[in-house]
Amino acid sequence: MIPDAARHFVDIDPPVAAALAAGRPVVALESTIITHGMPFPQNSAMAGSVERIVAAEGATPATIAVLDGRLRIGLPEEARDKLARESAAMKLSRADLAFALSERRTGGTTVAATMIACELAGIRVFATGGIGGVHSGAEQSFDISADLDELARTPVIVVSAGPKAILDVEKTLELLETRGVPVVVFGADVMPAFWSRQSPHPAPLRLDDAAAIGRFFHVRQALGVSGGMLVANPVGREDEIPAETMAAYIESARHAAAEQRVTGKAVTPFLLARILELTAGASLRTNIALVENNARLAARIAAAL
Ligand code: PSU
Ligand code: MN
Repeated sequence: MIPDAARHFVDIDPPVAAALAAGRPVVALESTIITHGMPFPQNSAMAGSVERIVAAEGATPATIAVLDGRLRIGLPEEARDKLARESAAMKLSRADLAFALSERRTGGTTVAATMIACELAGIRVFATGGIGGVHSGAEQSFDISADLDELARTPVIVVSAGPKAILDVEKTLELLETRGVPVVVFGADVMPAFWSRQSPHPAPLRLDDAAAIGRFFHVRQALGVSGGMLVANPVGREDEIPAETMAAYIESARHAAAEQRVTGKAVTPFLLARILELTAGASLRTNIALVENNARLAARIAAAL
């Protein structure tokens, strides 16, 4: 599975290796959400609960991260908890994943870096909260997440609650279309907006069951159409924060980021932390609920494949 040259740097946890060898469903989980997306101890609790949800659906969870220079595919609980407490972890994307391995560092993998690990290990389904995308003001800042290019090139189904609502969702959708990435909304006609079930944007594509998503992926592969797919799964009604409520908080967080001249990799973690403060923790509860919801759907898609 793992190409020989990569084997020196990659450890697949035995339960994940066994599931892959037997062709049983595996769901990858990212770790930037643990190191940079949520505070301790909620990050640790979330990382454990999504693994239990995947397992309860009959799939094997594989949390992916870099620990002391090893790309780990599947983390035992103890290692996961240690990562959740690590305050100096790097945020690793396509540009710096190999750097962390060659310099023996520790870091959380973003959607882009987790997709690279999935392809190495032969994992086809991956659950996250929200993908990175085009930031508002990108026409000035050029801040566009490497997640979008990765979706265009790497054959993995990424289950999300849509692009994070701190982004320019319209531009993100335009760019995904340009790069040939299908965006499938699960069970709804409008794009969800991360914390909210509804955005002003119509669903580019809609499917209502996991098996149909699996079939779509197989047909793409049969045609030799390379690259990944984005599934946008609306958060549950009881857990959402309506878009109108979020809009003011998002605006205020963006304003603070501009004022403090936050740039580069720091932008997304800054905005998420600021919104957590502004909503007095409500955004974090919704964030956890939507990741759990995505893990459940990802496990069903993995089983369907
Ligand atoms: N989803 C969340 N919280 C997060 C992220 C996603 O609910 O922290 C992370 C993902 O790892 C995603 C990254 O890949 O933010 C995007 O960062 P950037 O915009 O710098 O590419
Ligand atoms: Mn960025």
